[in-house]
Amino acid sequence: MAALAVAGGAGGGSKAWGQGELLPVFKPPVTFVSGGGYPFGLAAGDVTGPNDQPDGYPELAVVNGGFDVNRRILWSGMGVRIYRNTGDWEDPANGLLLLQDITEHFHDEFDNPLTVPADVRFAHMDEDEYLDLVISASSLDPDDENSPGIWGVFVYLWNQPLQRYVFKSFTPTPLPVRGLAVADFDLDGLTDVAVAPDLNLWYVPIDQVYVLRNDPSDPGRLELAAAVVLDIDSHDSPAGMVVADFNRTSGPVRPDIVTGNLLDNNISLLTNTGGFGFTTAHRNAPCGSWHFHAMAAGRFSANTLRHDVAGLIYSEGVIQVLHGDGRGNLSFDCSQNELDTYYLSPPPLPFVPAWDGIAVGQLNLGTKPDLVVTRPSKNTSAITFLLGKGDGTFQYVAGNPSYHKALDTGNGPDYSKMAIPVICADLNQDGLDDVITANHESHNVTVLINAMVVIP
Ligand SMILES: [Ca+2]
Ligand SMILES: [Ca+2]
Ligand SMILES: [Ca+2]
Ligand SMILES: [Ca+2]
Repeated sequence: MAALAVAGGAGGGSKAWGQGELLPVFKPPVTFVSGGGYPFGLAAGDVTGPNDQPDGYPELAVVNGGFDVNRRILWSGMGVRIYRNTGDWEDPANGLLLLQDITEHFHDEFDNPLTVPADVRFAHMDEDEYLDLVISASSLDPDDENSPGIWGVFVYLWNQPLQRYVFKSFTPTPLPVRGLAVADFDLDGLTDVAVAPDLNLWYVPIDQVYVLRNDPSDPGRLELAAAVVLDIDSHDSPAGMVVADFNRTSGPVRPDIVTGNLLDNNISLLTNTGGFGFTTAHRNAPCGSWHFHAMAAGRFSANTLRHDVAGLIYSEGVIQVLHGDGRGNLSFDCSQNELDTYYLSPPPLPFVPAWDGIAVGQLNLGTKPDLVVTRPSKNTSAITFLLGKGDGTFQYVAGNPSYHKALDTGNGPDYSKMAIPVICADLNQDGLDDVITANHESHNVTVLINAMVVIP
């Protein structure tokens, strides 16, 4: 049984405010240039190490979309940067090195955009032991002739002799896509892909999610297996999308999909019936607002296989937690609003209504998942964390600065302007998740190394 103590950080770590979950503390933030414009997507996965084998230290990928999602303006600098994790995080500035910049297919030799890469995941797409890359790609209005003309899903396979990613396949989708999840939907042992249409088009009612099958005869090549219609009578616009097994009480994992429908006040649950078939059901917000634009899934109650969902409403600064019952239902308790609704304000920094992000991680050891949210700001953005209590609820005190952490030291030029996506990954393999954000308007990535100290 390990005990926790905390290194440094005034006010952190104690059971302050009469609550039981230990507050994480972090080393000073360090930023890395993203290698392109307007980063949005982020992912972590252990691809390689100094002996050219996976070494336990996860690499990072950041997608530079070249597209300002808040102002809806197309710029340039499209591409995907992959950083090698050195494992040396004593000084966090030494933790990441450039591994590869992928720009082919994303802009031409004159830097004219061909597509808008949107999000990224590491996944095993072929049958070797090395993690590959899946990238969703978007565009502006498909009917606009000035818009990049290619959208869909790219797959790059890790080539071990070359020590780099090599293009494998591009699969077009009917509409530009952003939301991205990877899972083996048909249980054939090969990772498949689900994508959701991009809200760059959100003035158009979009009510589909696309599922792409990984071809067993040529792993890494995808084909459109399903265009799941969410609800033909409504103006759904899937924004957040998460994949988890929502009707699992035992037996094999059969991944389902949940979308947050930004224009509608509801979510859609796509239950996997096998063979790329899905049944769709909707859950309208029983009270308040469910206009979720970003979501995260996790087992927020300990010792259960049930998956829950946390949805984020950027215009309101609110997180709402929907509780899975393991039978495909997600419930929300209106009568005990304070348990399922978390008001992020008042923040320590000015609240800027803008795209922001949410992730699940383990910030203070143990088995109780925590939540991290980005707080975009025009210069120094921040993260806010909610500490899982293991019963489906979270410990959070909006006015306590210990629940918030600035993403830069405020000294420019390493500002963390408009941080949007966030992921949790244990970059230094100390058993505690670290936090990584992509900062949309300063074109860089911030790493916060978790500095809680475990005393054996
Ligand atoms: Ca590694
Ligand atoms: Ca591979
Ligand atoms: Ca599969
Ligand atoms: Ca760590």
